[in-house]
Amino acid sequence: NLAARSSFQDDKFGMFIHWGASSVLGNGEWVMNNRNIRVQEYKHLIDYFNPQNFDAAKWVATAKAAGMKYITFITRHHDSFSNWDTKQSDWKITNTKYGKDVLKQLADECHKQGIKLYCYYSLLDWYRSDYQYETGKTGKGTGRTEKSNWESYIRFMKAQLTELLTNYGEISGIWFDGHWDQLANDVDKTLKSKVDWHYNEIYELIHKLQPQCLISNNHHLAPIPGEDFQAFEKDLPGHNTTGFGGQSVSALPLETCETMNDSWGYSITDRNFKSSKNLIQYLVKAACYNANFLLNIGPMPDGSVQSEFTDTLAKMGAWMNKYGET
Ligand code: FUL
Repeated sequence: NLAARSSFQDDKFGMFIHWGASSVLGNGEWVMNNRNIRVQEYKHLIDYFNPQNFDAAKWVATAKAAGMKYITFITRHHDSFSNWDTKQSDWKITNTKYGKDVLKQLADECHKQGIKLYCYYSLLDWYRSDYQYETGKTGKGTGRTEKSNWESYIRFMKAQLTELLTNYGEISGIWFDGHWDQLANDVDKTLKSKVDWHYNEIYELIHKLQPQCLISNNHHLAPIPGEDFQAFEKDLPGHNTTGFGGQSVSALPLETCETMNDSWGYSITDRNFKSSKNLIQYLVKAACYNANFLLNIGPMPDGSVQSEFTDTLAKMGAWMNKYGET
């Protein structure tokens, strides 16, 4: 997949989309953990997430008009909510009142409008009982009571990834996140060395199902064999202003991601919007490091995108039209 890697490197600008049941609470995608909401309570969000105004064509058009070449969509974040009609779990978009598969609509639209689609996929999980670790410093957890079962969890992930790579046409990449969960675990500091994510098998499965599909992992470490590009979070490659960076810069294609305000998932109170000037400068700086810029939006629970984001993206698009290479 050298050709796919090099085409990724040329793409330069992508849209990250954090969105799911957590958006309903308007308090970012970490709300379940930050507020210690137990699974028994959190699962009621399935009754409230009803994105009547979700319009895949609009999302894709917004990204394209901004000069972006790909979309990286949250298929399943740390709260385990699946944004597609997975057969592996009931905790999914098709069991909401909305009832439709948003990933399907988005994938069809991306293919139609000629923009690449990457799937963000969380390794860590706050919801499932078979997942064996607890994130967070309080030690309270989220109320999972049944016994963990690591083999079952790995099986679940493989089955979900198989669905993503079988039922939605061409997927340009899988973007893993949450590898560092065990680092936050205060209960047993030795867990770090014990966690086995079965990357060999998982990466092999992905490349077998779709050979052109790139793999990246936001583990904040040097790349692991099988990975195709190196992800940086909220920092330029080699920099570490946020505590998420500092890992050595590899020879793989690079990408750095950043938010438009201070939040990934929708936050009703976050008004700290970055200006288009600031974001254009960041795009250029990232390009100087030969890194792509993955810029995030957190759509609202109804599926629409707030005007502060779309206005800024339109301004970035105007700049890209003038100065960006096509
Ligand atoms: C982090 C996650 O914990 C955040 O919620 C977000 O998805 C960001 C891109 O990666 O590691």
